[in-house]
Amino acid sequence: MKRKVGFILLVMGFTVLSGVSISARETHKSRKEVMKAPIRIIIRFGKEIFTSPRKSQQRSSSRVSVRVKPVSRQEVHRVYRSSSESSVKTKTGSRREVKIASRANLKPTSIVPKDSEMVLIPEGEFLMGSSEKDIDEVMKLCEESRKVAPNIQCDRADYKDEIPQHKVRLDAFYIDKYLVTNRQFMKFVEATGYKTNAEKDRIGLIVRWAGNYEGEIITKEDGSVNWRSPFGRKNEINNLLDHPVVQVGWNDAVAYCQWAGKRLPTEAEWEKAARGTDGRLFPWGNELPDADGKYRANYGKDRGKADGFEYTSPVGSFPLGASPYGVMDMAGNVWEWVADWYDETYYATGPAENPQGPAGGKGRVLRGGSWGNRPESIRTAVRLRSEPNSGISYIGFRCARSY
Ligand SMILES: [Ca+2]
Ligand SMILES: [Ca+2]
Repeated sequence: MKRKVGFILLVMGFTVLSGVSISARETHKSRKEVMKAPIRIIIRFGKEIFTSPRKSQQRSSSRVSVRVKPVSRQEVHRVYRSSSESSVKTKTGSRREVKIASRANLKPTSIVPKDSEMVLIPEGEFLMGSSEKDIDEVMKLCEESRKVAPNIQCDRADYKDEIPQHKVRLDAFYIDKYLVTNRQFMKFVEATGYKTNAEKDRIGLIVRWAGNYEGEIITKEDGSVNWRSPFGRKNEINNLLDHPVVQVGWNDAVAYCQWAGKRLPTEAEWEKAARGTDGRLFPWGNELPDADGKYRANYGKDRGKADGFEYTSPVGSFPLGASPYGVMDMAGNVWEWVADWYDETYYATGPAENPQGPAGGKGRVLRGGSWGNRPESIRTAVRLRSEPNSGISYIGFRCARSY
């Protein structure tokens, strides 16, 4: 007998959702054996969207190649259950967030750490989102990517949440010039005793390269993977102090920013800080990230290695990739949590002044792409949805502050 199971390990940037058939025979393993065996899944780094487990059964099977090593029915159910719990969490998100913050003794401080330089983004209008012409360009870039990674599918529908391009006016605000680093996050943890989602759940996901723009997700449920061991090696944090913190969920990012006397940027603030006012494709302009053989971002070309960094890179390593305001790593390195709930139709209905995002939703927004992504997925207009709880080795954040 075959059981059809949908489970979700998290998010995106890749597809992590899968409808998987598992035969009953594979469930005949001792619990001990099963607990030892990691779930292994192959994902494609792209502009893939997080959906609920039920939806994933309907739509993801043609989009993902999945390899599952011994998994019991119990284990799948457990993963399924924990993901449903996360969805419940998103519904009551703001109340829980406050609880989490107060539990960890997070009194906001007015002292901004000296090493977290901020940039002032002036008041005014900018072009947010993509035009149909931009999406034509995206399809061309996608076809280029397909030449080295034939499994990629190029579909305009994947980008419809960027449309329509529209004018948005924002008040002035400050945004961190750099992603929040492990060094900074360590100070926060030392000061507050804060524990991240991954530490509390003892579940962490590592992504390793498996092909061009393709990664393998390995799930560790023994507490060995969290922000201190983002790629699952012991004591590795000491070599990564200037790299962006990863393995953090949305709540963890909110808690850090609150402690630092800041907040997460809104989706609109993030996009303006990344592309300026003229609707360009990337922070530096419209050229590809490797134009003239000079690299402007840490992304996924040649299994990540082309730009010199297979996985994360120290923040600010790509000065040529600075945004018009001098903000660094807005394209690539790690996806960044922003404050807003995700709503794919928000651009057609949201306000033209200081949009704060919809009042609720099924996930929070991630922006900017990561070390695993293709050129078209590190554009500044790309919007990704993820469960708030979904830390992984390619998601981090930076903070903002009102002027
Ligand atoms: Ca890279
Ligand atoms: Ca980034």
